Amino acid sequence: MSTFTRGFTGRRRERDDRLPPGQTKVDDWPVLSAGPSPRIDTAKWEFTIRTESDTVHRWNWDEIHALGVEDITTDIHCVTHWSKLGMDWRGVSLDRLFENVDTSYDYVMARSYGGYTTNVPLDELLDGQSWIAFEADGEPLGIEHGGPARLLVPKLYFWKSAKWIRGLQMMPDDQPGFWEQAGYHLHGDPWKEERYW
Ligand SMILES: Nc1nc2c(c(=O)[nH]1)N[C@H]1C(S)=C(S)[C@@H](COP(=O)(O)O)O[C@H]1N2
Ligand SMILES: [Mo]
Repeated sequence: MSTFTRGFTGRRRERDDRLPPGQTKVDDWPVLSAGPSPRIDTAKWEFTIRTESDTVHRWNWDEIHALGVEDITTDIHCVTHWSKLGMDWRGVSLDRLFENVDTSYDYVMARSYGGYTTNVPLDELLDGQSWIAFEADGEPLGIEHGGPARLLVPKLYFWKSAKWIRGLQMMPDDQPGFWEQAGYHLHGDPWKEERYW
């Protein structure tokens, strides 16, 4: 009888080691937006980086693409416990955007069209760790997923990947963004389960 019982309760599928603690794999792609999706025409779209000297670096749609679009395969992890594994993305590395940016500030506030904000340390955006993404899984980003362009910071929980990205503002210290002010963790590493604080 005990072996029979074990057949039902003891059999567990092997856990995918790409899944951080407390996460479950999904095959669909849930939409999580705090408000309505802003509609931004790529002809009017621009991306800016603002530094302490009030210098504003600006790229329009064509200029940012001209920096070089890369293919990225990565997993994403939402704080609400779903993960989507092995997604294919296309975007421009933040390394390219920061090439001629002179700053001594260590923190970034990402700002979106529509008003969303989220904070990230600069050293976690550079060295191939983040992108301005335009495509996912072979399609231009749908408006509900942040199209025409979103920040992609796959090593942190997905709320850090600001949809409808408009620019980055350099900050001297770590200030909370939209969800961080509401109790989400300032940093948000899924491998350390930095969900709330
Ligand atoms: N501008 C903006 N970016 C955002 C959000 C948002 O509400 N507005 N939600 C965040 C959260 S909590 C998550 S989990 C992901 C969801 O992205 P998705 O809808 O493409 O899955 O976007 C993040 N980026
Ligand atoms: Mo989220």
